[in-house]
Amino acid sequence: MKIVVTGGAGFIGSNFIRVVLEERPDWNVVNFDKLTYAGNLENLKDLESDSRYAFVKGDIADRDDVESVLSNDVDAVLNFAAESHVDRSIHDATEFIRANIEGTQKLIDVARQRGIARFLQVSTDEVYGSLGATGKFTEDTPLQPNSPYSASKTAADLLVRAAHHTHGMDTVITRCSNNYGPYQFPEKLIPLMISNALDDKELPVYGDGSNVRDWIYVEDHCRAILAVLEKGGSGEVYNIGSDNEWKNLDIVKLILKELDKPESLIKFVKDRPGHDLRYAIDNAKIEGEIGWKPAISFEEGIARTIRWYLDNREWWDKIKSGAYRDYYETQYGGVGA
Ligand code: NAD
Ligand code: TDX
Repeated sequence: MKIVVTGGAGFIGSNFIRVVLEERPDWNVVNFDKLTYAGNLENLKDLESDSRYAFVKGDIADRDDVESVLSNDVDAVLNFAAESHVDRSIHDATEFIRANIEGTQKLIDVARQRGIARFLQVSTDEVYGSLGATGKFTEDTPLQPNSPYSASKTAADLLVRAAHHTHGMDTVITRCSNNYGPYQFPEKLIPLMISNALDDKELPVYGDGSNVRDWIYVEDHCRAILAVLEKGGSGEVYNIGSDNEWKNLDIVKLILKELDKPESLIKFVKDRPGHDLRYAIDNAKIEGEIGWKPAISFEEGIARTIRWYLDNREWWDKIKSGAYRDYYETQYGGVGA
């Protein structure tokens, strides 16, 4: 089995490659990544000398690049590559349209031309929009994305759906809730709060911190993707979640407690425009049809994650002292600087 993983130098893609090489020792994995600000080959340093792993630098929205990596002997393409941060999409959506929408269609076109057996699109629960205080997202929940990021991911899902319907392509789409774990870029809530707290900097909480997210440990998500790749029905969509809802403020307080830092570091800042109130995933389809379920409790996952950021300060220090500072200043002004 030979698979091409796009966006494999990012947070979830790099964790996925590590899971696959551990659990499927006879597979070959090609990591195809543009290395944007979020792509970091240090995430896979330990695999550089593994003969089952290869890296190819390229852009999913560039047809020549895609043609050069998708050879006839590839069995499946898994599309993790995307611009992934909601706040950046609010500042400027240009790259989101190019990478997330045009990039997905280019991959579909070339995969179809080369007769690649299966196409797996890594999507998100944000395509469903926001929930009120009750209910959960099922695969039949209407698509009502609210941010430029989630709108671009929804457009990509619809292109994948159309490729299946029109061309009979063997596709599967996964829609997961919020991930956390090692190698997550420190612009996202959990690593931002851990790293700021470790530096005794302010923790910027949007609005009153009452928005709810459903958190899943990244390895659980990766194992679910592997299960869908192997067992998912053609043309099907699978939600992935961990039944683990938290208010943002409660997560931030938990992190401070674990790090023995004071709650006075919390700083309430201007809310995210269009901020989705709540996400929650109904897992019934993937559990019932594929037999996957999450294995890592939140207690264990958050302890492992905090430990990883404590042990890998060099990794995030390097990021936070680079070009990331310009973004941080635009997004947060002086808070936590
Ligand atoms: P990330 O931002 O950490 O990584 C994205 C990777 O894609 C980077 O390595 C980047 O260099 C690469 N990339 C971006 N544009 C590219 C292009 N045009 N061509 C090739 N490579 C490109 O993102 P992540 O958090 O690892 O998310 C991975 C996927 O999972 C995304 O599709 C995202 O929408 C989806 N997802 C993320 C979450 C989450 O909580 N992080 C939840 C559900 C779904
Ligand atoms: O500084 C912050 N303060 C804050 O209160 C940041 C960065 C976030 N937040 C809030 C906004 C959200 O309610 O925390 C929550 C989580 O924010 P993010 O980490 O930015 O994630 P979210 O917007 O929920 O989107 C994530 O989950 C779905 C990923 O970034 C997406 O790629 C994925 O599709």
